[in-house]
Amino acid sequence: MSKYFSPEVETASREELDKLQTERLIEQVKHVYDNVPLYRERMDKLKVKPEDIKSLDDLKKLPFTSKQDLRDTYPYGMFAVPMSEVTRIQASSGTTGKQIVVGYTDDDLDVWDTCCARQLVAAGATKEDKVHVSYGYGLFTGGLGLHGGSHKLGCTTIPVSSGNTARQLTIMKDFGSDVLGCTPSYAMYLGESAAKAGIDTSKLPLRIGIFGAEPWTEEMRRNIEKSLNIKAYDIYGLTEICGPGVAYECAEQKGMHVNEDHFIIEIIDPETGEPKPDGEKGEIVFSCLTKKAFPLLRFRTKDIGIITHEKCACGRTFVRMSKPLGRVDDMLIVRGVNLFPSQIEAVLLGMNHSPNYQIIVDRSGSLDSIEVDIEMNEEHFSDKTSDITKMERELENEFKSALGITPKVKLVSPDTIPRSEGKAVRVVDKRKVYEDK
Ligand code: DLL
Repeated sequence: MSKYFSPEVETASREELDKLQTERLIEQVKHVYDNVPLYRERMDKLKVKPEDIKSLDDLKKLPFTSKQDLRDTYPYGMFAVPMSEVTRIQASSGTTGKQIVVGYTDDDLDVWDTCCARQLVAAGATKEDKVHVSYGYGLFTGGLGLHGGSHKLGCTTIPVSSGNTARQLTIMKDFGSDVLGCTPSYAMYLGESAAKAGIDTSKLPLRIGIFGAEPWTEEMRRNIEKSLNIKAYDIYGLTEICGPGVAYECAEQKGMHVNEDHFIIEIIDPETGEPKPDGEKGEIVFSCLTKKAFPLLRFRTKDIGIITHEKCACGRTFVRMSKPLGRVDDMLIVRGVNLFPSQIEAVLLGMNHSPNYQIIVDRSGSLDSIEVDIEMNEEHFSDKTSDITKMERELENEFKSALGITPKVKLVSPDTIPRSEGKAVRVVDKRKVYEDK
């Protein structure tokens, strides 16, 4: 049994990795320049031609890509191959309207599977294992991403998808799941539910969990490891880059190795865009080196992190990134759904409600709760409890269809939401999901 899924590349020397990345970057820049109008226009404006990109250092000459660019070119404007070569579409979680739509060719899917297989092996899984996938299947990348990795490694894949906790626990017990993949908050919930159901998790074969898609703390890790009697690993990824499989922890658990043969990571100053050295905190930026259908260059994730090229005791030479330490923007992840306050605001304005609102996110036990407090305006003012309750239910239904999750709505009297002198405080997140660093 190997410690690595792709030993030759996961342990390649820095010189070999630089050489491989350079070759792939040169080819990729040409591909995007020839096939994605947005990149061609931006590079022309900056007077950068594909021939100007000769080394990794030249990466900084290239333009950044933002989530807004993807919304502006929705749905297929950033695709770099004809649709006849796109064999899969995935999309970002949770929201209606302009979600982020991404595509893969057959080769892209194969690379994605490999990246996800590596994270399973790094966590100690082998082809003898049964991998229980409780990430959601569908447009969200978690389910099908981990599914592909498990299949690639030759494991027995159990494609449960998310939800129905009692059934999850029955399957885990009866089918003998060895490896679990889901969000860390759901893993906590499964642990609690197992205890409540009187299941002795030390008697189950389950021994590994690979958890990601949302921020989680070391305290959560300890909680999950204890309640499910497993070792818990962090995995990181995002829809725009491929989904899970971008970076993964090894047995050392001192940061996540980035799959550098397929992605280049940079840390930049979010204000100036200037690259930052190892050890300095900044915004994480990724470039895709091999993806053909949806090849983003210098995509600004808005996640904050730190990288290190220091040698890892596991033998992998891939650069390591810290857990995300926060966000540059105000995106929240609630029960695995990515959410922006602006989406809440759009619903309120669409129904002529007041734009004075506050979102309160909390976690009781392992479950996230979200409440939206909204001031009543003239149009919606009432002092009759039954009227208020009716309006609150209407809003909850509207949020449900627009956001994919249902917050508790509370209509409050005018002038009761605290005003701020600077930027309005729209979100009060009591969960403390990021480590204090
Ligand atoms: O969450 C892909 C994924 C699925 C990763 C399954 C891992 C496992 P999105 O829905 O596009 O994609 O959300 C991406 O989630 O920019 C981070 O802010 C956050 N995120 C993902 N993994 C982690 C993690 C998937 N391990 C956004 N720790 C990213 C903290 C994470 N935040």
